[in-house]
Amino acid sequence: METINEVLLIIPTKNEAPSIGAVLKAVPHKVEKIPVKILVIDAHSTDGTDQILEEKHVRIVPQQSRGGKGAAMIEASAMTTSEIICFVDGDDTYPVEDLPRLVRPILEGKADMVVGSRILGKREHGSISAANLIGNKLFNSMTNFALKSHITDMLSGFRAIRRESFERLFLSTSSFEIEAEITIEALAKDLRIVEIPINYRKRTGNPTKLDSLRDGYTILKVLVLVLLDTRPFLFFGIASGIIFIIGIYPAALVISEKISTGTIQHLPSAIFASMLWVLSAVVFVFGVISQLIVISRRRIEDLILRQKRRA
Ligand SMILES: Nc1nc2c(ncn2[C@@H]2O[C@H](COP(=O)(O)OP(=O)(O)OP(=O)(O)O)[C@@H](O)[C@H]2O)c(=O)[nH]1
Ligand SMILES: [Mg+2]
Repeated sequence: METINEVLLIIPTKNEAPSIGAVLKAVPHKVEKIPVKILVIDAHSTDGTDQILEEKHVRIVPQQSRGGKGAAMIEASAMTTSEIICFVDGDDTYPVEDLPRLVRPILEGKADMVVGSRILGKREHGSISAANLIGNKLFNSMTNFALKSHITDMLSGFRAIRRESFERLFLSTSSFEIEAEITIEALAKDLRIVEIPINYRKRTGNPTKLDSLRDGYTILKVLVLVLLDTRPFLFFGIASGIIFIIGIYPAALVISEKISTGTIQHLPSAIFASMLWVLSAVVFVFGVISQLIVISRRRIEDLILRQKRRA
């Protein structure tokens, strides 16, 4: 096992007065003899969350400077030197008492990031709506297909990560899409990701701030953008293949006509087929160039990071 001095648990909150007390109470003091520190980052709650935090003497980021859960997580994680950073929501839905199980694979040197999977564990009835579950599964499948991974719960809010690994991630979203972005970036950076089953409880405090359709669409947009930014050739390669296949029918028509009669009478089909195949080739080349740009950009990112570490 590595020598780790401290595990930091970051809890982003926005109006979680009914539940934050229970979350704080359930946080284990130690993980394998390593002290657990708590850092709450509150989004100017107006329901008394801040008073509860004050009463419990919890270290708190005085004021979240930019809006959104993602921005809060990034801001809080930039304020620590702890070797391991964990995240959990303040709505008492994740089993924070399982923190030792979450951190253990990192301590044992088996993982860079550990995600508590609600899909592998048990979900209390009504904790995730059917629409959200389907959306989550769709996003996981898209990611797994594009990045050849085996993630089951990319949107989980209960995760632990090495700080140096977290600092390697390029995170641009400031809201709840942050979980999807962290997962894809971690996969793109070849981090060792381990999922452990966790049980998920129903939100009982303040009502949900989510809107399945709107938020699902937002996550989908981020997912497509981030995947495009990671494996563009896959997207353009598939598009090029589809265009090529569509071009087969008019091309076959013209070619068989040429073979059987010696002339081409279906001139529009010939033009259409040529256009489609040229377009297919252009899209293919575009995909190759995009992939090369992504590869060189990631190399530069790595180089800058290594130089930063040396300095
Ligand atoms: N600091 C901060 N925390 C936030 C913000 N928005 C949400 N949170 C917190 O982030 C955590 C996760 O948000 P939730 O609203 O529970 O999101 P969710 O779990 O996807 O949705 P539910 O199913 O409704 O629980 C909670 O602790 C929120 O209080 C924000 O803008 N800033
Ligand atoms: Mg929640």
